[in-house]
Amino acid sequence: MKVLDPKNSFVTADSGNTRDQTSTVYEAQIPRGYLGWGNVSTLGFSLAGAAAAKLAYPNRQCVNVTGDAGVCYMMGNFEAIARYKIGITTIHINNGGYSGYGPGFWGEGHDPFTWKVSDHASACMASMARAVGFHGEDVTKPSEIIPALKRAFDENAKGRPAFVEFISSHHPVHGGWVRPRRGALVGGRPWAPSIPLQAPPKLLAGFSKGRVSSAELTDLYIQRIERYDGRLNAVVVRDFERARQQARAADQAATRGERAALGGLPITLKESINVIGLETTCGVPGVEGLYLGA
Ligand SMILES: Cc1ncc(C[n+]2csc(CCOP(=O)(O)OP(=O)(O)O)c2C)c(N)n1
Ligand SMILES: [Mg+2]
Repeated sequence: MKVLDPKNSFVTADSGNTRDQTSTVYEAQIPRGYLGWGNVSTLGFSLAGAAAAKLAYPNRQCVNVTGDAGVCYMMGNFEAIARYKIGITTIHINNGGYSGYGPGFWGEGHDPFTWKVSDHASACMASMARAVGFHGEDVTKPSEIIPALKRAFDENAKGRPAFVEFISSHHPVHGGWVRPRRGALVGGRPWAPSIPLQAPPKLLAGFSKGRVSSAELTDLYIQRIERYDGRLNAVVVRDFERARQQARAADQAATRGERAALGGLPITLKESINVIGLETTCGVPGVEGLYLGA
């Protein structure tokens, strides 16, 4: 986005994480500047999409963003793109697998779930593209991203297609994790980054600066627990209603100027710690019915 002129470009992405990542961060500013795909599309089509856009709009910078599976689906067509001198850039996000498929990095489950492909050292797709006439580069350093894209676009201007392979983290970054700019107004409030993942001192500072309330923070944590804990099984006893009540009480106390040092900070406790109203089993099978004060 820092290299492309969004007023004179066409961008599309393939199915998979490349779609989720691109569609959530690329800001289309002109009609037909971005071709989105909804949820599922036929892998490999982004190459044809970019080629068609280049034929329709020869002066635009046309880019397709694709993944490891996507590249394999489009591989047979690279030679024709080079032969016809269609100056487009294919960005290959090499995350070493098909995210969302097969048994993988994060264990059993389905989201996000990865199936490995050959290591880049033995299967360099940029070399494959070079072999059929593309300008091809593989990039491992973040500082090389922009220079590599600039070189690719310069080649495109001369009618030569380019293939830039970015060797990236195995863990896909999902759209939901992409955040607004710091200070951007969200729901009428200036937004601060990644509130639920910050360390307690920052969270507490967030209370005092009015960036987030204890009730909001508690809801964020509860949402994350509900979303991820099915697989993790880390929060074995849930006491959400009381947590919400206590968070609201902490916020109300704060409006009276009474926020205790850690007041309002949501925490989890080990189940082995006695809590009024909750059973304590220490995870030992057969230990039941132990309640504080009972
Ligand atoms: C022709 C076709 N086959 C299968 C699929 C199902 N599918 C969607 S995404 C995906 C894996 C994508 O992996 P990759 O290209 O490496 O992208 P990543 O999600 O890893 O970024 C598959 C197999 C599809 N959309 N189209
Ligand atoms: Mg992949």
